[in-house]
Amino acid sequence: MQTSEGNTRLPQVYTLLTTPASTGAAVPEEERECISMHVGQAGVQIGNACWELYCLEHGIESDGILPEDKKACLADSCFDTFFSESAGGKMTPRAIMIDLEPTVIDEVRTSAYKLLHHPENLISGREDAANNYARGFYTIGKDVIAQTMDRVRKLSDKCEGLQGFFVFHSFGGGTGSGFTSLLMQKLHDDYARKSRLEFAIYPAPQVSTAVVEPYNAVFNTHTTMPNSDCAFVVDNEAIYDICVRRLTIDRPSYANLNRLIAQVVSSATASLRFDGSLNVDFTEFQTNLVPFPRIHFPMATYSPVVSEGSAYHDALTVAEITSECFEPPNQMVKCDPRHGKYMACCMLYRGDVVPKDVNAAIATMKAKSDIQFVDWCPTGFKVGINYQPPVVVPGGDLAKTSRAVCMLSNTTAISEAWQRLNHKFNLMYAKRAFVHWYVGEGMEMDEFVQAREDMAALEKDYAEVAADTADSDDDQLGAKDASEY
Ligand SMILES: Nc1nc2c(ncn2[C@@H]2O[C@H](COP(=O)(O)OP(=O)(O)OP(=O)(O)O)[C@@H](O)[C@H]2O)c(=O)[nH]1
Ligand SMILES: [Mg+2]
Repeated sequence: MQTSEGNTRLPQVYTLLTTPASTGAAVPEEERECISMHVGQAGVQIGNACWELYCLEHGIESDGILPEDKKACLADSCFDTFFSESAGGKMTPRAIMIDLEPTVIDEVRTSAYKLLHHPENLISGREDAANNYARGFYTIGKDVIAQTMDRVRKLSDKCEGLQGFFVFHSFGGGTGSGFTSLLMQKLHDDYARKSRLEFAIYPAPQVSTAVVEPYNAVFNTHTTMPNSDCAFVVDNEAIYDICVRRLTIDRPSYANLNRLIAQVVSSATASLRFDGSLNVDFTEFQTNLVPFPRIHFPMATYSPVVSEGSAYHDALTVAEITSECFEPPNQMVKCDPRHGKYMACCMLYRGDVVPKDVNAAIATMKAKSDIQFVDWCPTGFKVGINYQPPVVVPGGDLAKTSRAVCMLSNTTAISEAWQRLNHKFNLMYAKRAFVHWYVGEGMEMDEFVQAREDMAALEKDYAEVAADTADSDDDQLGAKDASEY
């Protein structure tokens, strides 16, 4: 749906676009295509939900065929950034799914979407990483990395101008943590100038599968820090609670969690897949979201999350959905932004939304005293509007709504999530519990200490960026410290 606003530039929205770090430079025309990498069970299963939704949004059928009548929509869509078209007119995801064991990928191979993916882009090994980062990174992962990079090369060769990578994985799984760390290193080595973004699943007690997940998460974060431009953290516990509370699902399954996560991913990537004059490019969001290289862990909030049965969903105004983004229970990471400071807020609206209402809604939020920004970046709101209405999966949990918003925000409050993880790491490591499993797979004891020290430094980085400029002893030094990372 392209409303009249979609065709006119509306300057008042751009007055909202405070761009602290924006270069203002548009992505060069030739940098377009994005390759998605789905690693381990969580990465692959979230990938299934995302590609199902992308197909529905672009009118592509489960076998990759784009029906004739849908081809007309190509004009206001640029989905070839995510799909490649074969000579026969079939659309194939620019995506690679990898797991070190076969069962999860076998499910893709036999699913309703079995014809969508190129079979060579579905890579599975024989033996999983058994929840052990060191197996994913050092031992078992080594057998699969060459094949994976070979496929990456084949996909990138088919791109006119590769823009970058989206890597989906869990922090807690052996493959999701260890193999992803290895993959990110290789992508950094071979594609240094391309952006590398992650969607990373933070472990939750409700659905967690292993006690050693805090170890894996800390190792992955430490090793991947220099190789990643931006990692969106998605906390399974927060998603689980949203499903219970908002969608009244008693015991949410991974399928329920993943459908909600897919909506966020779809909103975050929509600007890359759809054209539109108020459709701010994703790289511009990214520039705004990451003020310092290490402070690159934004979180997402999505609104409205309403179930089919809910009577209210169409009554929700732009003001209401905007305000919901600042309610901690709606966030996809458990932390309290009222205890921290925002460095950036990107608001990605979809559907029936007009700039005038967005302006008013954001002005209201800015006036609230409990929404605090760091003093060196006092009003960092950035807005994009995509006039395509949100799409939901038929038979899924979410009601169809005419408008939605996804907020991607960088707040120092996310440091609470690192603190929780570090605390759990400390409890186990104080007893050297489970350490032998890691050492047995080629890990040095030193790595435990180094990774943990790096996480302590990360917590300190967050404390420093939150400190008022006037409070710090030496402003110049503070700024230098942060930019050194
Ligand atoms: N949201 C979501 N989380 C998942 C899913 N599958 C697993 N997880 C979470 O991911 C973590 C476990 O990692 P997995 O991705 O299953 O492990 P893996 O990457 O396959 O690694 P190994 O099996 O150890 O080789 C736990 O925190 C799970 O709760 C999923 O489909 N969706
Ligand atoms: Mg697995």
